[in-house]
Amino acid sequence: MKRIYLDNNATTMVSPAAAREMEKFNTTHYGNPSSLHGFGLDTRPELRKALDRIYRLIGAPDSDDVLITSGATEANNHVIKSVFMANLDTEASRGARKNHYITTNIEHPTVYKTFQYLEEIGARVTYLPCDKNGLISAEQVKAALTDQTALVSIMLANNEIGTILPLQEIAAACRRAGVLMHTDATQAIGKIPVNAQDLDVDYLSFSAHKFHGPKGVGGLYVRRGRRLEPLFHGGEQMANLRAGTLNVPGIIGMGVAAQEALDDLNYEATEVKRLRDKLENFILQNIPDVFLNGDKQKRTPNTLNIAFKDCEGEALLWDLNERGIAASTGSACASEELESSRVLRALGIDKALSHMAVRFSLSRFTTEKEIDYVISVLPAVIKRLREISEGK
Ligand code: C6P
Repeated sequence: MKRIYLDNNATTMVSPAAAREMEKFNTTHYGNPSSLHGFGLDTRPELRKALDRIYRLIGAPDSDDVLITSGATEANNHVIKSVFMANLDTEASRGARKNHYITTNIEHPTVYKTFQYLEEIGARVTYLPCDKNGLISAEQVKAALTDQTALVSIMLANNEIGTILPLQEIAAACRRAGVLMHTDATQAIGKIPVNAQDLDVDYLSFSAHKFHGPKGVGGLYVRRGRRLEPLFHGGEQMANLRAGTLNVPGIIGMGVAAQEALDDLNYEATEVKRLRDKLENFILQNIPDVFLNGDKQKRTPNTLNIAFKDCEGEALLWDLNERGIAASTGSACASEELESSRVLRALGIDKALSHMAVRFSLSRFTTEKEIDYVISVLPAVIKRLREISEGK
């Protein structure tokens, strides 16, 4: 049975070109770039090339820093905890000592739970509520800013519903108030144009495996002059900010994927969107009692989150899986939780209906034939599950 992958917000297939380059750096080019011998020195120009490509993808000027991390989880934890540490009541805090943070109720758990942890150890956190489409406005941020606000952390695109938030206006409000701004751009990069300079943010996180790079590698953009405390202490890698031997194959793979993602942005906006819309329109027009979650317009081009009334999401996933179709009910890292999605509940969707939602996420490797196949099997699957739920 052919398998169809529609869970690209969880992770994407590594692009063949990225996989080929990584293979080289796993086998023949294995020198440690921190070493001074030929094996180590050989990797340096290739690393530089990969970093240049990553800088270009996120619109970072050479004067700014990009810390290579193990992914967005680390990048999000690093920046939020770093700002908290820099504001501790210590000699090193240099009189900063602000203790208020602003985020939203739809952030990925890597941000949301980090703030919950900081609350446990003394921080004050405002969780801005989104509207029924999953949007947050700059006005909400402005109203929540105080002279004690140390950091605002708001995602650029949501992983469950794809909603794109007005980051430029939010960052401008923070800039005017002199407050640091971080964005988790993990779900935006490779799907829509992202330019750290235009967004005018201080910190920005991302993960390579969301744009057809390898897993376990990503980055944290740090605007020039912005403070960052090391999360890991040890070696001198990454200007003493992130100790540990560099993941050379990962960085090389991320570099190739970054170049391709930049080249293919237009394809995402046109073809990927066309296929997503084809699936969405079919469902809306042919299957009764369905509810689209998130904002129809302000949304990443690949994401479709939809609830099928009287059709349990988990059951639907299993039935689809039986037919070779991989989708998800939401965030992959919360898929073991029996709780309904925090993000969907934040939209005001009732608990019962939020259990009936499914996330279909496409990529540039999704084909028309695959979407046609999904369209051909979905109505019967939904009908069967609804009959079971009605006890027929
Ligand atoms: N979201 C999803 O199914 P890592 O695991 O470190 O590469 O990325 C974490 C992460 C951070 N921010 C956002 C917005 C994300 O979407 C993710 C990963 C996956 O939605 C897995 S939970």
